[in-house]
Amino acid sequence: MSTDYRPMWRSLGLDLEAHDALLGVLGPLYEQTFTRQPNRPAGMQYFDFVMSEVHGLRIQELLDAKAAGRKVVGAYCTFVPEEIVLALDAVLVGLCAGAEFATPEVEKYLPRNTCSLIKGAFGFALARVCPYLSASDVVVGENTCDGKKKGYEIFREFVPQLYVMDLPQTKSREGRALMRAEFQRFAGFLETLTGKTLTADALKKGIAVVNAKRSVMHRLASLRRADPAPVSGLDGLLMNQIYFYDDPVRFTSSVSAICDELEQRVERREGVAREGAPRILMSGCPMAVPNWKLPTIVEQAGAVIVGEESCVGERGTQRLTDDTGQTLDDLFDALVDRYLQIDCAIFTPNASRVEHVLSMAGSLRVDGVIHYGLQFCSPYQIEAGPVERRLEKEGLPTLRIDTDYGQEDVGQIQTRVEAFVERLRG
Ligand code: BJ8
Repeated sequence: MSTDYRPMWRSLGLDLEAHDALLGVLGPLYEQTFTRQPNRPAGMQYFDFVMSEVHGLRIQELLDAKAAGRKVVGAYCTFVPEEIVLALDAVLVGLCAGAEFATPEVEKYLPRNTCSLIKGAFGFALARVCPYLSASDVVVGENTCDGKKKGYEIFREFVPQLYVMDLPQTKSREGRALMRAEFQRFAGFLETLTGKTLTADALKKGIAVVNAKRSVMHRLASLRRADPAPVSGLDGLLMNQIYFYDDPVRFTSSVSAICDELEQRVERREGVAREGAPRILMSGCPMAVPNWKLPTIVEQAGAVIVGEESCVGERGTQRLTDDTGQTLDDLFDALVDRYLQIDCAIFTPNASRVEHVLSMAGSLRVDGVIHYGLQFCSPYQIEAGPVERRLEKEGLPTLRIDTDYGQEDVGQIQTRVEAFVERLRG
């Protein structure tokens, strides 16, 4: 960062010392994880720039938007409909929680056996190191897993305004009705927050912007089918992570530009790994910035990750919303049709998830799947068993890794991943 953002961070109430400590770890970690990868596409420079300014320029943009009268909405879950936020001229930012921070302080509020993602969210808030949280006019929580649901009851104390969206646990008619009612309640809340009225035209525009962003991610996913892989799994994950922060229109055009470059690479059979390198699909819990531990280990072991069945990945970006409806009612129906198909493990049953993993594995021509579960995440850790059994039955070698954000188990995971990659090499 070339500009001195300290006055801005101070104005946001950040603890500058703790924030310096966080950036002091993040900068070198990013450098060693991403910028030293061999044969990176030139288009990744844009994403390097975004990450270098993730607490700088992007925050300044959010503050400029606020000064112009727009509201900033922070969210932790892929169920929060960005289309409605945009339709009310507000900005949605994903809140990351991909690292643990201030853990002793966090454990005064949460039991030790809480997943790292929830602990991360608490840590960033308690330590006052997240400018996105400080810049948000409202933070949207959601009743998904028990940890989040109960955690938000406490988290409410740490943010100026918390709005909790209820979500169904089944994809039944009643579940659909609940989601529809909750999306409407959310729209009403945002109308009050922004002082604007939701119209069908504005919602259609919001849907178009988000559809364009998801479409370009579909294009990226289809380019990752090529062998040799034109882009690394780490960079694929990075783009999926930045999806949540960047201005949506600028993000779409930046991913589109890198897709043009990847298309040429595919034509020239140029890749980041040699042709025939074991191809892996990651499946499971979301990996938020800066959670790059497992993908780094996998790619250092000589495999290439070609897709993510995750909310920071294709679970979050699959399917577009039908924008042909003419009324708000039609468009709300279309939104619910789309969001209800997200196969998060909080749903019971959740049979479509394993079908999605299988279809991704087929279309991306993967050799194996790594199921990633965060310790103490009951929904995904419990679902891991049936998913693994089904994939193995279909002839897809599967490795289950349960871990947290700590570094203590890196050696052990390396050994298991290397053995798995050897198995894939046959
Ligand atoms: S739609 S996956 S983003 S809820 S890892 S906090 S589930 S105990 S993150 Fe999620 Fe929305 Fe579902 Fe996606 Fe709980 Fe598990 Fe922790 Fe998790």
